[in-house]
Amino acid sequence: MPETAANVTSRFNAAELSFDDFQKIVINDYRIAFESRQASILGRREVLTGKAKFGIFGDGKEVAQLAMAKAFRQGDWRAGYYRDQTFMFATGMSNLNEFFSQLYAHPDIARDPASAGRQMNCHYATRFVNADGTWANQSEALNCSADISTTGGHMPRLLGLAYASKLYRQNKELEYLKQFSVNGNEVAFGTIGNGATSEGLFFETFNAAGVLQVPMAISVWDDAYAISVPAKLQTTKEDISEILKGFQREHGTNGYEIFKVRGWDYVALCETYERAIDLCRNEHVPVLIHVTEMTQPQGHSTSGSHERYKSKDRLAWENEHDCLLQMRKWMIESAISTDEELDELEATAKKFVRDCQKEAWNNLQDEIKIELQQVAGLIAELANESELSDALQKIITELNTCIDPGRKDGVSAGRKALRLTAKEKLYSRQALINWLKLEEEKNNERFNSKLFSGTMHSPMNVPVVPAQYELDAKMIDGREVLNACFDANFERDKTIVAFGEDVGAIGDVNQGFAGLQQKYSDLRITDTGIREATIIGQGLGLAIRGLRPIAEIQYLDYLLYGVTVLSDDLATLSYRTRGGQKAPVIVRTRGHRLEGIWHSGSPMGMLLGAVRGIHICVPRNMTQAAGMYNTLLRGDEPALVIESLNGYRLKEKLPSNVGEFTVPLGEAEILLEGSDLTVVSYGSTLRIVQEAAEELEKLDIHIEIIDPQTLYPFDKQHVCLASLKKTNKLLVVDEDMPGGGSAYILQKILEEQKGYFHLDAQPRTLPAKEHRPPYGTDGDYFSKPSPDDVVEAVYAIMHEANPLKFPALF
Ligand SMILES: Cc1ncc(C[n+]2csc(CCOP(=O)(O)OP(=O)(O)O)c2C)c(N)n1
Ligand SMILES: [Mg+2]
Repeated sequence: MPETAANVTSRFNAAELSFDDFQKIVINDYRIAFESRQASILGRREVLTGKAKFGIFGDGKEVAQLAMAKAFRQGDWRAGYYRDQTFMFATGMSNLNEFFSQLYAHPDIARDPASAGRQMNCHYATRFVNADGTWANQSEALNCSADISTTGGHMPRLLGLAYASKLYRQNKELEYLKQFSVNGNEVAFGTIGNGATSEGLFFETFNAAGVLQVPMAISVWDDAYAISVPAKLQTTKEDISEILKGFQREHGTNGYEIFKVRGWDYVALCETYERAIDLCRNEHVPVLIHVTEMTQPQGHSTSGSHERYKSKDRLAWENEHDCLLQMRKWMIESAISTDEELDELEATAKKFVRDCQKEAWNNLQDEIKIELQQVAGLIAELANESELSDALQKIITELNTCIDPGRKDGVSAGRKALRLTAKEKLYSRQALINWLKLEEEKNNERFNSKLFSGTMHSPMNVPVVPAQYELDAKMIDGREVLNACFDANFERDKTIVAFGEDVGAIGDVNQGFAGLQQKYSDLRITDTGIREATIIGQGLGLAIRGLRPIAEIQYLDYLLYGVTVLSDDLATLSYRTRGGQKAPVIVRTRGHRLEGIWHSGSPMGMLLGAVRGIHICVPRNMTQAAGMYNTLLRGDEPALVIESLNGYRLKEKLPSNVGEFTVPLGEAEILLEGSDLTVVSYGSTLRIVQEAAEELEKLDIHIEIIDPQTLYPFDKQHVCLASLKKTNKLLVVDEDMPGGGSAYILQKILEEQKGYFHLDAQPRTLPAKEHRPPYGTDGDYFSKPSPDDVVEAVYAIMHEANPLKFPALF
């Protein structure tokens, strides 16, 4: 990559700074900002000419980011959004070549370390997971958590990143973890657009950080617009720092330090950031830096022009207040540089950016060209042999004349050629098939890999340790089994923390953590406000920074408030960085049936669709749950554990190795053997099915009951299929809506496991009704599967298979 004099910004060290040094730093800063602007301009052009798909850039936001970069230290964290390229360049966390590689979607971590071409442009990340799955040293690095595109969606994660510093500073037991923190000195820098501060996640995060007093520094880039919607329609009083004034800390209160500064005033920005971040770092007080009067020289993104919705006056004002123009003016007025010098700097910078762009484009195109040549050669061989050589030749011509081709063009041409010649016996087909197979493998790796970390540290590799029981093992409440499990794990691993609503002082509403705050301190078992999204974000940030959070959501029904964070952020983290980042959070909750519309939900289909990238565990009792926690707490991938809400007071036997035994993920268990029909169920409905089985025995029907235990992964050993081979009949019972969790299970068994070929009767599902269950025992009976329903559903299938032996019931 072409190099320029200095790649990153330098700090002003007031004590020693000569005018010469000062001048050098400022000129270098201007160069960084100017190159960044050129990157935006060129980037946009690349989209408009069709070489890249979409472009969103940081033009108009450059100067503030130079100032922010000066305050950013080793060990610090960024959680920001798509406007931050100047900050990334100024800190050295990214560079122009990576910028363009991402714009072109280069699927190679060496070219686009942030996302390997998976993310839209200007979505940043540093890599902190080594190739072998171990953690890189974060204290000595500059750290950027991976961006997401949803506005404000990163705020909960920001809270967690900042909260980690608090735990590292206050919990002396963590001092040994030097690779993650040095005395909690790390600041979590957040950036967000003015429009995105309208999001609930912003306000939830803002309040939580004020309560927690964590070193979180939020910068609001205020350009008075959110695409076309002006501040008047976004923010009360059109001024976010004005309306957040109530959060200002006062003598004897917690709260924020709030700063407001103009986005084109280099000097004021540098002073503000230095002051704000010093406070934040030293005192662990959250700060808000509201940067106003920013502009968008090229409009919001490549999707449309801002001339459509900005007035002439506004556009003229933006031109005049362009931060680069203002900085340039100030540099000349202050005799830091001259017009001519800056002209020259700008000309060099333009060329440099252009060179970087070309290099990035050629890097990708060179790889693709080789592939296209290979496949064209293979198709040409086919054409030599085939009777359809004209048609094959046409494919080659199309390939050769393709403008700005992608990998898809080569693969697609190969597939077309194979389809075309399917009926011919051609010697050269095999070579093309082999090539496609090889490319498929490589492309799977490029485009489909790393949904989970999948390293040796994965929970899938945690050794299986069976539960052991003393002869006189006690029968205790399920909640006490969990409590003993948590106790043992908190003792074993000092990095484990648990938090959530009512988790601390009373040990959660069902007593799983009872007594543990007294034993392990309120830094490790902690109450939070009612704020599900940021509870998950808190877990996400902590897990990124090497801690082992159990983030508790009181009931499954309330998880919906946190699903955005689970789905957009946690579930995609490993995938969107192609394994460069991970966050082994355990989200603990409880659900399925209890009472009432908002306390008996089992929205498993929704979750299965929303959180691929997170394991989903649905333990039938607390012992199985404990075994899953023991597995997950030793692995490095995120998981959601849904305990059965109505199972805490049922008696279970206490394993003697309650903190050690493990329940492996993806291993189904046969709870009852039978030869007539396979019933697959999970969680609370298993007890219903077990009850039904007794009555079915009386009807001479012997069902086999299978508990998959985890829905994702699902039954890796194909226990369900083996059972179907014996029974040839299948019923899936759960308490989700029709077509939800049960449909997912059917797809797994019938399609993936190929159970379809072993069926003698129509497979059926027995879910809940389509509405949420009403309150009360009758509401439950008439809405969710009951033992009567299970008996009759099983019987109906038996009737279908053998109506003589099992005549219709009604
Ligand atoms: C949750 C969500 N809603 C809507 C969008 C579409 N969107 C992308 S950027 C944007 C405007 C953001 O404006 P602002 O926060 O002021 O940032 P700016 O782009 O002006 O820097 C919108 C509405 C999105 N990405 N995510
Ligand atoms: Mg804006």
